[in-house]
Amino acid sequence: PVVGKPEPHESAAGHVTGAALYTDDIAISRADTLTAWPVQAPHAHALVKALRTEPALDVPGVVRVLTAADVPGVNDSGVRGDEPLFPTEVMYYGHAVCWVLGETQEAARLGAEAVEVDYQPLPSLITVPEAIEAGSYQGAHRITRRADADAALAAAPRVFSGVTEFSGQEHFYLETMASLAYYDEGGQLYIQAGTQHPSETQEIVAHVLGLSNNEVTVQCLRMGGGFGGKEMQPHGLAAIAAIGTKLTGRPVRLRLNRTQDMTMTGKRHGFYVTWQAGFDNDGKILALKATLTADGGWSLDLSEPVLARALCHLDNAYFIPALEADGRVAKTNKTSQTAFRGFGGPQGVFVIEDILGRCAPALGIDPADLRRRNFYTAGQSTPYGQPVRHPERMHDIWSQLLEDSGFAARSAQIEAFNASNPNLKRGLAMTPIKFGISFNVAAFNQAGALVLVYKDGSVLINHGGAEMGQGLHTKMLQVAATALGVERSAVRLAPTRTDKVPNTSATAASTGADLNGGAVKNACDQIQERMAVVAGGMLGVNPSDVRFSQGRVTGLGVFGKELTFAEVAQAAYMQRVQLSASGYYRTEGLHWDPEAWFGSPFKYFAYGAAATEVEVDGFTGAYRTRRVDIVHDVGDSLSPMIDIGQIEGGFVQGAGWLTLEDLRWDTSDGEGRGRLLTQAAGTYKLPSFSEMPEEFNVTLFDRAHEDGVIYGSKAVGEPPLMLAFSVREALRQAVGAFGPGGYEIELASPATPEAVFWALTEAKQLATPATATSAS
Ligand code: MTE
Ligand code: LUZ
Ligand code: MOS
Repeated sequence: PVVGKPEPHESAAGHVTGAALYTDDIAISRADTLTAWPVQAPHAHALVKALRTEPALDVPGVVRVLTAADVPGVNDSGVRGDEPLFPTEVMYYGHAVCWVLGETQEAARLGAEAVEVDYQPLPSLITVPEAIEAGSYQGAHRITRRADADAALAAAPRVFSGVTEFSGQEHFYLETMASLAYYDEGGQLYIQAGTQHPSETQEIVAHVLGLSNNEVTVQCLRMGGGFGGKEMQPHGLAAIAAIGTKLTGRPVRLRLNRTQDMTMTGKRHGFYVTWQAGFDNDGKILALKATLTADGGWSLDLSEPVLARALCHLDNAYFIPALEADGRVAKTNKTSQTAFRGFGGPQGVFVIEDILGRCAPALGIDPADLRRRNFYTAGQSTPYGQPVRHPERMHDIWSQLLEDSGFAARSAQIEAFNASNPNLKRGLAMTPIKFGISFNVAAFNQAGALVLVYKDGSVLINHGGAEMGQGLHTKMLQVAATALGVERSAVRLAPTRTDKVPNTSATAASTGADLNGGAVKNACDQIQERMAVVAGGMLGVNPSDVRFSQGRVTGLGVFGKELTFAEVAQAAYMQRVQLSASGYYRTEGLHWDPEAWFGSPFKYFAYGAAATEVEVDGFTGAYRTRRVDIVHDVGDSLSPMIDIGQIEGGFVQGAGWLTLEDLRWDTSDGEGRGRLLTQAAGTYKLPSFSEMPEEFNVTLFDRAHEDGVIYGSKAVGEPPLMLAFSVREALRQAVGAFGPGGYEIELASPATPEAVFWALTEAKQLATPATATSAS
């Protein structure tokens, strides 16, 4: 079968040669296309008192200025109705108040500069502590509870408490937000957009334009990365392009430049967390109490489900017998924070990994051992009531990783190295991940597909998922070839479009292959069942005895007679047997009561673990990642090369969030208050080749068939990002080695070289007797 074979990405050659087109490539090749450019407000919070657009119209090449008066339908692009597309109240620094259409990009840009806006500045809230102080929240307040956490804390022999604060992350997809709108040959409003959720883009565009969904078609050919950033936020931008097309009759392209993208679109949520954790003397967690406040930014967007996933991942791989966690979304004057790989999961996992990493030295237990002692075991369930099936997988992965990474021997070597090197310290840390797979909104766990077999036996598939580099299309081609029993080369895939497969969910929650794979297979199975009847007649066997494999069709017990898939397709056509089918899939067995905060929201858990070794320079805080070993569970891999790429990429993106990428906003009371200070790659440090692990070993966990999922596979897109906690914990351990040991080691996030420097300076001070410190 084609499934399970290592295949390159279906567009790999196009990616490296530049032949693979992205939205703006398509846009600039169209004649007569106008370009849209935003007028961005220079205030974190302000009222728009007056808007004078006439000066823009005097700029040569400016065609129109789009304002609220031009909206044919509803002036709102948020699924929660809290995102006016043309606002009268500026909610964050950089908020677009209107858009200019120009014959060229330059004309549109100059036009935007000419628009005159009068603002009345208002007080703003930038940081989460400011929002907490002001009681500025949005959306539901969630509480998750198991047993009596207060009583368990009171009875616990060891109790720790602290504050854990971490920042968000810019998606930095290589392709910024882009859309193109025009009327197609039939007069249909057509939009090509970089969107993870074409159906929702279609719905929002229709809503804003006052159209019904069948009057708008959205296509997503591919994205140069989405990472969750294109799950919700492309909609309003597509609507701007669509209004432009509606008013001018001409194609309109909208592509944000990097700084516009960074200052206008949402990011990963930063959190502010206070906690208390109780342990017994063997390091078993007895209780956890925590208050999590997510920095939602100016509107709700996906903040509620993100917070929900954070609360459902506070346990990570650990059994916590008593838990009480409060979750809220702060409303601040910043971009509206949104989905980002892991969707709140990383934020929940951050809290427990930070607690374990900090408390281990004080408990006098090796951190890796402390983690293993708390793993789920058979028969246990999560705090929200989901039984943890196959907890032994986590234990097996851990054992294999201990072995593969040579953990014990290297730990001893590192101890010796650290003892003899006063100014260089190494750390080796292992962290696990358990990540729930399914959308935590049950309804979204469905998908559709459309499979066409032509008379010559060639196959064209459509499915509802969007390609953003993750290799979904590659996997779907493999699934279709395997399900139909044809060669991989006989199958082609057509772009994702709302007029082929309707009412799709976002390609998100790592479920793209599970859901769309189920739908593609369902369509293929229907067609194959009908073709088996035809072939059975030709071969003289029962349909159930017909076998399809790699383009050949044979009958059980029939010798010397073999048909090609094409011959059967041709015969089916002549016998008037339908050769196309729409497929459908929904995940069974999910239930979730958001009021009681109880149920089984996930189809299964994905597991993995990583061991990371770092070396820290005591003079500067600079560090290198010497080696990373990963064992990760993808079930029976659909496409091993793709999966290994996802694991490597996810890990590196997580390491970027935790150790390099430092979002800064202006929190001063000056003119620039609320302005994003890190607006481009020059000030926002992304992982690059020089930060790659010097040795990077990724192993797919073997014998991992997952029942009830497409060909026994498991989702891979998000979970590996959280393996990067091993980098942060290794840094913490190396920092700790500069001190006397036995103390909680706090490490700011992101653990940039600067943050590491301050942490190790503090550790060194702990090692110096107090009198010496005060004397110096
Ligand atoms: N990989 C690449 N190359 N580019 C991306 O944008 N997005 C990630 C992950 N891997 C992403 C990626 C996110 S956030 C998700 S939810 C999944 O891919 C979505 O795709 P899947 O469900 O098909 O795995
Ligand atoms: N839930 C989830 C969601 O777990 N992941 C997602 O990406 C998502 N998106 C929208 C709504 N719920
Ligand atoms: Mo991924 S954050 O679910 O798009």
